[in-house]
Amino acid sequence: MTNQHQELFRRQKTNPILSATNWAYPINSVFNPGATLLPDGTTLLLCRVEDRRGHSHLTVARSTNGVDNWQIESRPTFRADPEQFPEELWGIEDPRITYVPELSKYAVVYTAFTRDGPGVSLALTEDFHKFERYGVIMPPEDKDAALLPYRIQGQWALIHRPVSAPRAHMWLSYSPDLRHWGNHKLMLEARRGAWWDANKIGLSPPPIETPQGWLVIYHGVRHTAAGSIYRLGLALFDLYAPEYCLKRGDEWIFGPQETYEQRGDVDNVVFPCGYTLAPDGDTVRLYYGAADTSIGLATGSLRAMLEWLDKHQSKIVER
Ligand code: BMA
Repeated sequence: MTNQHQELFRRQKTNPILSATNWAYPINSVFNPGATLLPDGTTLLLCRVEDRRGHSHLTVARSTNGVDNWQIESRPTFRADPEQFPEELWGIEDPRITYVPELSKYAVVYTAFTRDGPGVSLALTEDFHKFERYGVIMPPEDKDAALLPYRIQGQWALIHRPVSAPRAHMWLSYSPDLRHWGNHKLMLEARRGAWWDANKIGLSPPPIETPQGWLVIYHGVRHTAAGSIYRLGLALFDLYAPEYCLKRGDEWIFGPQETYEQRGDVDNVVFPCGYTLAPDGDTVRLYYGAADTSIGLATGSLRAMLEWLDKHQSKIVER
């Protein structure tokens, strides 16, 4: 007998699809990739690669079908540059990619591991070879950030997750020029108590634009006596005022279940930083870090996620 809950994501049978053994140079682990579909249909993953010092850099892997035959660059694609950008002292992590039509460029928003904890940095690129760094755009402690693909009421909008101990919520901030950020709005709060998403939440991949609103897959961190459990949930936000939450699911939709998700450098973690949407406008491929060790792929349907959110939206107001 299996437990009777609806599975919104189907894991690829060949998971993990990428791990350290696929790399042409010595590394410790590969996880938490950003993802995008290039104009020719190629899937590009910008993988977080942890070296054998414990510092991370980013390396591109490309596949024509998004599933296998990954062509992995034989050297790091985008490395920390602590000489010019001292805030990248201990590496760069967890990239989220957004294609920005107004600039004809990809925005890569990533975590810079500074001496004082994680901060949010931005780089623009046209080709994933040359990167134009903007440096830190949100000082520590802040992470789990992505840019929305176009301006909202004339302003760029960034989702991010500052830490306001003891809890950490998702915020939205606005900028006229991608450098100066303000008009900060609380977007989604971590719940409290026994909830799966109590105390600490954060954006996972960049939001998915739908006619009903921005569909956000976010992670919740449950602290247990045995350590943390990273799981994913769904929420929908207003298209024109994305800080306004329209619906939020009560239950998590995806969590560590397979051995490669439950055991690794950090047990019990599923952590997507990217997805691709197929030309059918419905098939979502989620690329996620599994236990901070390898990369998994899980496939779902946008329509099914929106229907699920309709049925499972929270009616609970806790004070
Ligand atoms: C989060 C991030 C992720 C990591 C996860 C589990 O806070 O740092 O990079 O995958 O923890 O270790």
